[in-house]
Amino acid sequence: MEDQKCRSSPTTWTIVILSLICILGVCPANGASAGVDASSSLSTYVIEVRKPTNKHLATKEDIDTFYRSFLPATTAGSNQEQRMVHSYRHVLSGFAAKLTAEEAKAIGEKDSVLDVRPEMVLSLHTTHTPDYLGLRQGVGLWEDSNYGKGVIIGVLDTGIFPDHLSFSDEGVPPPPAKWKGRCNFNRTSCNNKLIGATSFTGSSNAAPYDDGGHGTHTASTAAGAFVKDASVYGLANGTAVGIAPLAHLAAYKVCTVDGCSESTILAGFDAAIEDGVDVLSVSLGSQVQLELRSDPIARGAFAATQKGIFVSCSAGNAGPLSNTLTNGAPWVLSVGASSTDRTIKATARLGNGQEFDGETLYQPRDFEPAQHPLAYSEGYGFDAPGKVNVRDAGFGPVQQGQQVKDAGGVAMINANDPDSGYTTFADPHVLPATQVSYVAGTEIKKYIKTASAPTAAILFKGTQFNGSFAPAVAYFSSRGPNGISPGILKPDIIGPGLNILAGWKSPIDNSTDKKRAFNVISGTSMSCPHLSGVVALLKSAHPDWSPAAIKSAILTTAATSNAKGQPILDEARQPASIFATGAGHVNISKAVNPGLIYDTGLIDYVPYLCGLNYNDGDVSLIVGKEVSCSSIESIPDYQLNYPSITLNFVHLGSNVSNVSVKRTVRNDGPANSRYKSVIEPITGIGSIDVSPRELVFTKANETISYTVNFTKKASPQAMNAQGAITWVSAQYSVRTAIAVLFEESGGL
Ligand SMILES: *[C@@H]1O[C@H](CO)[C@@H](O)[C@H](O)[C@H]1NC(C)=O
Ligand SMILES: *[C@@H]1O[C@H](CO)[C@@H](O)[C@H](O)[C@H]1NC(C)=O
Ligand SMILES: *[C@@H]1O[C@H](CO)[C@@H](O)[C@H](O)[C@H]1NC(C)=O
Ligand SMILES: *[C@@H]1O[C@H](CO)[C@@H](O)[C@H](O)[C@H]1NC(C)=O
Ligand SMILES: *[C@@H]1O[C@H](CO)[C@@H](O)[C@H](O)[C@H]1NC(C)=O
Ligand SMILES: *[C@@H]1O[C@H](CO)[C@@H](O)[C@H](O)[C@H]1NC(C)=O
Ligand SMILES: *[C@@H]1O[C@H](CO)[C@@H](O)[C@H](O)[C@H]1NC(C)=O
Ligand SMILES: *[C@@H]1O[C@H](CO)[C@@H](O)[C@H](O)[C@H]1NC(C)=O
Ligand SMILES: CC(=O)N[C@H]1CO[C@H](CO)[C@@H](O)[C@@H]1O
Repeated sequence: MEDQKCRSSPTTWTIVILSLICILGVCPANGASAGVDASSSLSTYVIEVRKPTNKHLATKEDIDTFYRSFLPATTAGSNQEQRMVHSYRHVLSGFAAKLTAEEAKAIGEKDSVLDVRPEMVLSLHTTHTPDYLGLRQGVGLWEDSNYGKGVIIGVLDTGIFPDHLSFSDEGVPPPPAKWKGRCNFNRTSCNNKLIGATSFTGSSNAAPYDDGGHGTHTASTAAGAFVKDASVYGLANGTAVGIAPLAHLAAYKVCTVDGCSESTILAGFDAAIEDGVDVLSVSLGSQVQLELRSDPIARGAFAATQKGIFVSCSAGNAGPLSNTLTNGAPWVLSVGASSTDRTIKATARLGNGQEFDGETLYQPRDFEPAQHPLAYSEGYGFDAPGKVNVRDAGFGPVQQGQQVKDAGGVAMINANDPDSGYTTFADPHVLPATQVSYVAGTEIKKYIKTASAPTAAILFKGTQFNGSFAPAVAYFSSRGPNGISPGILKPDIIGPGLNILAGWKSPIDNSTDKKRAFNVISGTSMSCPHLSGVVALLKSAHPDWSPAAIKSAILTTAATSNAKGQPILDEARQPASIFATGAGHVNISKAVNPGLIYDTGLIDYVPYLCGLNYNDGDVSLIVGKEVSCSSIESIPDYQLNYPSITLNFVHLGSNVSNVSVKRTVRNDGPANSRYKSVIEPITGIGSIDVSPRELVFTKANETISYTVNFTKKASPQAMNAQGAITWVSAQYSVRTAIAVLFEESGGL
């Protein structure tokens, strides 16, 4: 049942490689069997129960006693304590326990038991990025939002390395009075920056030391302090800092390098809600789309959102195929990954003078840029000693380099496959190497075939800025359409997730200073905490905004073009589909002052869930109270007051040609504001009629509804299409992205 690729290993090199692989999402969920206790036939089950209406469960002890009453009588006393794994108070009504299959079946037959399921296992899906996102010391949003001061970001991850300089609390005030969290490191390790640290993966008092490094990386990305002279191998050097440098952090260890089990994820959400966090950063998920009812992240996030907590999630690393998105609930922010304008460049120069830029994190200064014989070594065992070896990039590029090195090779050129296109990783190689695009690899192989004595040199060019195609969607970033709710556009947004430098639990180079260990890794795991930091800044600037209002501000102000002013491109350097970018790339300076806001109350999710055709029992479990869908007016999912619009004709049915969509906006700008609608035409849609065409506000916070009627052409001549309706005033431009799916797209 063990996934070799994701096992821990004693060497530093391998941990780096393994984490990268895990982040890139090839650790399959191990399913129910992963909860099996090695020493017996006990597995961990999640049990959901109906709370008694005639009895008031006032204290945690009352609740625990009530839950324990469901456990088999044979497990009385201390044995029973060992069976109970987690007892939940906020996230759902129920508990997790170690049971045999027979015991689980018996519990399932009891009155008041709503669900018994074996738990599943989910997987883990910066010096420069704040600058790239337009954050500069002393000016703009960082000043306006006090650098996130007073906001608490909870991070559900692999734990944290508390002594890292990124978690220094210089200038960070004490936590707000509402904070109830614990710190299971000793006194010297927690401070005003890291205010909470708990583990749910082992004994309840264990210190949540980082397993692997992922948790230190995500936490320092969201809210790391300023650390001067951060670098790895002297590259990507500069001042490392998180997006919200004065925000507080609380680490909830719910994953190990082996994965993140359902019962611990739920326990992490439960504790974070109890403790009083403001934002939750969740860089983990399932490998397949889960129904909302059985998705622990969707369930935990719903309970959190109900308490006003914003939940930011990674969209998954299963791209570039469509239909690969995870964490697609409408109450979370689903974040895809894009490149930044920084590359860690190494150029392959061929004997014929052709040059191809690639990337590597290991750039030894003493390597001469001389020409060496060049060979294409397809597969294992064909590496040529004394040569530059071209290898097809696969999982574990660093291990491939080790093989080339072991065979006596001089250097390696790692050539991308067609799916990875132009997305290249800056990896910590063990020999001179560069990873090049698919197009470059094809040219290099062509040269090897045709030249009589092919040669190549590797030229190290260090850290370079102003990468001209940034932001571009990274190949691994998961794509919509959204399988669980076809009328909601996912991902919501893209943010930096490729070759991100942030804190690590131990040095990956030969440095001995653990407190300033950094690593460069990639994944939607990295883009999610960037957005968590952005949310903390917005929350600090607008303490009264709801989670839905914050999401609206981020989506309606997103950028749709790259630094060159072209539409945002994907890994193939083609204009990216809206099912890859969502609303676009986050633009923080605009999000802080969006003009109009699409808000969604919790009350709106009940008609939405009923409209998804969940039965009463499932809707009741998700929202945590009894719901009868027949007694309320349900809505189709595209009518939820979401800050983007999705018309999924595959789901609506081929005989549907007219769709009328209603939205309501709130005036967040000056009392007297007048907005005109500007429509971007959409391929395959014949007419788009907006009513009213102007929104005239005379009061602050005034709400106005509008409808848009779409008529599909008889023959749309496209699989999917995109456009927008933008409300434009003298001061603002509020863009609502529109995604249309005409046909199921099987592939890219
Ligand atoms: C407290 O934590 C620090 C840093 O991790 C460690 O050096 C120290 O030994 C710990 N002290 C105790 C009493 O555990
Ligand atoms: C990074 O290091 C290079 C080479 O040592 C140096 O030229 C450059 O100025 C450094 N950049 C920063 C931002 O410190
Ligand atoms: C680290 O040190 C070892 C032993 O001195 C050496 O073989 C290795 O090349 C060094 N690695 C780096 C990245 O400098
Ligand atoms: C964000 O918006 C501001 C203000 O309109 C603009 O100047 C800036 O270029 C935008 N940044 C990005 C990355 O699109
Ligand atoms: C479209 O067809 C489905 C069956 O395919 C039918 O149930 C539905 O009523 C039809 N809708 C319209 C508007 O004709
Ligand atoms: C759809 O809308 C078009 C134009 O608005 C109208 O001519 C047509 O009658 C409508 N069809 C239906 C079935 O409502
Ligand atoms: C949109 O369609 C609805 C019914 O489908 C209709 O009542 C309304 O008048 C239409 N609005 C516009 C602007 O066409
Ligand atoms: C608008 O609403 C916010 C919070 O919902 C409130 O703080 C503010 O005072 C309101 N403004 C007006 C003019 O009503
Ligand atoms: C032309 C341009 O965009 N130059 C930028 C390149 O990157 C550096 C470092 O981020 C900026 O300072 C320049 O303005």
